[in-house]
Amino acid sequence: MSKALSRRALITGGLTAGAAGLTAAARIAERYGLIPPDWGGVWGPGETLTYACQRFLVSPGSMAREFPSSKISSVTPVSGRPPKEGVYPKLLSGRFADWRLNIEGLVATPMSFSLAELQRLPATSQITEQTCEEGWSFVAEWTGVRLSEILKLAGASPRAKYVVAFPLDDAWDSIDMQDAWHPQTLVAYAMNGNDLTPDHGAPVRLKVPRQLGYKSVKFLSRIRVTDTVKNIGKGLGSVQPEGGYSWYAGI
Ligand SMILES: Nc1nc2c(c(=O)[nH]1)N[C@H]1C(S)=C(S)[C@@H](COP(=O)(O)O)O[C@H]1N2
Ligand SMILES: [Mo]
Repeated sequence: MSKALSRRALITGGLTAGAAGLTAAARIAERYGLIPPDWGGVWGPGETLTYACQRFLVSPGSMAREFPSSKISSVTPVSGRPPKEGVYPKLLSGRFADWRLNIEGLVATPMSFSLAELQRLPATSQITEQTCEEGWSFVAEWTGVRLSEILKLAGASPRAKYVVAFPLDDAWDSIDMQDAWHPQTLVAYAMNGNDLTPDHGAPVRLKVPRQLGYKSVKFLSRIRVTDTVKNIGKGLGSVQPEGGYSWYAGI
């Protein structure tokens, strides 16, 4: 066998093994319910592998790193400005007195919280890093109520597979129940000790420190507990996969 040929055989062999590996991984992932909503298409097998491996290898309770207050960043970049049209400017000028966070879907009791009502629930703070897919990050202190607290109050069904966050713009997203129940996943209303500014998601945003920044949906308005995301948007679990990013953005 010539050198070239053996190398080609090796490469093809490697590719075939790689593809077979992905298929096998996808099969295992499916058996354990570890298929992400954006499993289809060219990148689908890779997305499935990433998500399934993360869920296999990283323990459910693993925590995003927390920092001392000395590490809080002085510069806090913004990605996604508040909507200039629609209800947002009106809610903002009324200082969010008319804003509500609605909890719906697979819950025993659908609920609706005003900002003051959310602020009366048990509060928690975390100093974590927010990392944007565009390549920047900053450390900030976030205060809010654990999403798990709200899921408990509303009585989230054990059939639930996802929590979908609908904002007042179009950047909706969803997380699986492991992240939804995770103690660091917050419905946050303050950053570095102050009310959220509109740029950072006022009045309330999701904080999912174990994933990239886009999962931390700002300008939150509605939370849906569901067993499928197929019927939302293009069925990929988030607007992000429509633009080529992963639904699962664990870091
Ligand atoms: N509703 C909504 N949430 C959003 C966005 C957005 O455009 N709209 N941008 C996301 C992205 S890409 C990132 S990195 C973070 C940025 O949060 P920050 O502006 O507070 O830094 O918010 C995320 N949440
Ligand atoms: Mo981002």
